[in-house]
Amino acid sequence: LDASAMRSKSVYQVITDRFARNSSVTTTCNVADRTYCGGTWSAIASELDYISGMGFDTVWISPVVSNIGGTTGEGESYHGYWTLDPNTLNSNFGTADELRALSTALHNKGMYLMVDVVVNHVAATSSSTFTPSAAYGPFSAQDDFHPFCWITDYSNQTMVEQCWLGDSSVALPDLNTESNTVKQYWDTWITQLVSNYTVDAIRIDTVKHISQAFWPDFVNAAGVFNQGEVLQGDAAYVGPYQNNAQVNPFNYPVYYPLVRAFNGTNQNLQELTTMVSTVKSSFNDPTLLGSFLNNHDNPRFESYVADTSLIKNAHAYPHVSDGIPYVYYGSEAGFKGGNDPDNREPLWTTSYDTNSDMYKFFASLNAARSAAGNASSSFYTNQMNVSTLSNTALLVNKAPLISVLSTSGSSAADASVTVPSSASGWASNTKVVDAVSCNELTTDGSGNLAVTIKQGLPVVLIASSQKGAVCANGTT
Ligand code: ABC
Ligand code: CA
Repeated sequence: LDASAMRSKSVYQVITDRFARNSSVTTTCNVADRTYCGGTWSAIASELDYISGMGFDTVWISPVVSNIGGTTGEGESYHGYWTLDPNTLNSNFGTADELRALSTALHNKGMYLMVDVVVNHVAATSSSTFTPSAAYGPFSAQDDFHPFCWITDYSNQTMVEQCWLGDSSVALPDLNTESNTVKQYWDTWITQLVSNYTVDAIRIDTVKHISQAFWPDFVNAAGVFNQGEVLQGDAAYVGPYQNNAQVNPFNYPVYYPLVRAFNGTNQNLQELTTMVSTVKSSFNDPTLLGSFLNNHDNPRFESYVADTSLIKNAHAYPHVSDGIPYVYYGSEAGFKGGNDPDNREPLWTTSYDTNSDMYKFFASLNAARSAAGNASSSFYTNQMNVSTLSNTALLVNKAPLISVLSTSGSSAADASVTVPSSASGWASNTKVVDAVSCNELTTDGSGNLAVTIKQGLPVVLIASSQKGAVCANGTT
């Protein structure tokens, strides 16, 4: 997938070890133990209908390379981020043929594979006993690493790039990515990984821990779309990774204000609307950022908020706004784990229920987004406008998809707001459908639309003439 193809995709993120396992494995998976629970690539391949049933077409899997074995003060390497040898695969997740089979199974269903890649570091159980060796595959020389020091000051960018992540339980020896040997190795490695497993896109770990100069060659060697993790809330800090380094960051700058906007009823929406403007001026192309509410590094939104309407509004935002939407597995199942490791629950305990309210909600959001993309060729590339319609209602105008998100919560009384024709572009007497309720509404003689927000639910609107599969089975 290249950038223009990726724009129309919708990504479902799994932790390979936790999404699906062979049914013959029955051991209990306790998240607090931080151990391998048995998830595999083949088991993912057998649950693709569950994912596509919600309208997702791309699956982001955990890093695939072999990791340090055994246990540590922070458990086992079940998440896949503790690289040992990037030349071999993590046998806990399966064989090379099984990874290829997952790729093929996805492609046979018109779906895509996104693989997580870690190039900043390897892992070791202690910083003092770490010695480069053949066990680390290509990285067996002292010169392949930056000398040991912990990152202790995130405002010191040299330290962020050259010192080590991790702690006394698990050190993450920092690769000398300024060395030509290391850089050449990684450029060749990513070309081969993409080719060997027919990978469609990559998620890049720890982007801000490597100098910007490293990235353009690497992403070109990958030759497919990349979404990179620059874990920072400041748009001025994150912007240059897209503008100069050719990485498409996840939208952490919007993530924090998004959580705060829906983190309770009647929260102030100003911080979010201001950040949307800041993002527009900080990034060359905000429509290529990765939009998310949950992921494996942060407490699930559902760990902060129980109100089902606030949860739906917060989840709607990434789907109805600029950027590529990402949903973290378990959001459809009502998981509410907090900090790592609690946010990495096994999904098999849910029996892959396709009838839950949230499962259907994500299906509606994906259908609405696809319908808008099918109706207008510029839907994905045009930048949205975000404003407030009242103290509790946010207008996300990404025509032809027009959404009204609410912070009033499920016990609120009905509230009326007006979507002006000047924002929606709708003519007089235009019929529009709300993808969430499947109610049909009609604009007035001037094209303005009166919207009643009920139970604080989000309203996701598209003209009925453009609705495609939206509410195909619903009632209007
Ligand atoms: C393990 C344990 C955890 C324990 C932790 C110390 O050690 O499991 O319980 O708390 C992998 C595993 C983790 C594991 C780590 C370390 O390895 O998944 O379970 O944690 O062994 C990526 C991945 C992540 C992965 C790694 C390592 C990197 O997504 O899953 O973790 O390969 C930093 C990095 C970021 C990294 C993240 C975990 O740590 O930059 O790449 N994620 C500030 C810093 C950030 C920092 C963040 C968290 O704190 O600026 O750089 O991320 O430590 C905003 C600010 C931000 C600020 C946040 C907190 O607040 O704008 O700057 O972030 O307002
Ligand atoms: Ca580094």
